Amino acid sequence: MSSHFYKSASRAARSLLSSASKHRHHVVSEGRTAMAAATVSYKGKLPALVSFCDSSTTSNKWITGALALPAAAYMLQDQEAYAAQMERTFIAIKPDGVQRGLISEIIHRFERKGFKLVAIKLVVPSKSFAGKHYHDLKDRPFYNGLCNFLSSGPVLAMVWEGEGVITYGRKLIGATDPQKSEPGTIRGDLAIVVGRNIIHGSDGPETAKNEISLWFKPEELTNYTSNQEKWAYGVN
Ligand code: DAT
Ligand code: MG
Repeated sequence: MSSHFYKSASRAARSLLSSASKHRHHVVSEGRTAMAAATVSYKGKLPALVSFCDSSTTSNKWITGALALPAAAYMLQDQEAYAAQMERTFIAIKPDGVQRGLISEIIHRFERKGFKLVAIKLVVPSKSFAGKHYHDLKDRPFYNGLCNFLSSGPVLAMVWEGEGVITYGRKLIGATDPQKSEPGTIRGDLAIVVGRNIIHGSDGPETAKNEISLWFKPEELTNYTSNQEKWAYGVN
């Protein structure tokens, strides 16, 4: 199943439910009751369902009438699959950012963008753990000092989720050297030198996957539907 389908389907379900927001609890609980049956009855019929999603007539109105509620329930259940497919990135506020009292400032920037926090903890990493985190830099002259620094105090480790969060997270963070970071970025606004650039962010999908599993156990990663998602995402 393509991620495009999941995204379209999930968006459609969210849109459908938000249009019924007056009766939201009723709809959702009814939807949940119908879920198992809906899953069974729609399993094996996905190609037919996909054909409703003709991109040439893309519209949130493609599901109508009696099909609507079970389809929405089916798609809501699939939000778990959707959530599993949603991009995640590892973000850490380094000891300098924590000590300078910048935790709330930094979290605020990711939150107000619309990204979703799915894991967070304050840890003092050991030097060898820091070495694992920065393993790709082990040949650089600053590697030892960098690992000493990362393990020198509390680090706020987080996982953020959202469409494009890896790339856009890096944009929010700004260039590695704060002297070159644009104003408006975290490093541009809040840091001065490369050795104290306050924040780490994964630089690609593979790094994100590896860093998330280095810093977090699977059970520390939450899966939930954020209340704001139906407003942060949508197609017209
Ligand atoms: P980024 O943190 O933007 O992904 P990176 O992965 O190249 O940058 O380097 C990791 C960290 O190492 C960086 O945040 C700060 C430190 N660092 C990078 N280049 C450095 C340099 N030339 N001198 C000192 N520290 C440096
Ligand atoms: Mg990096």
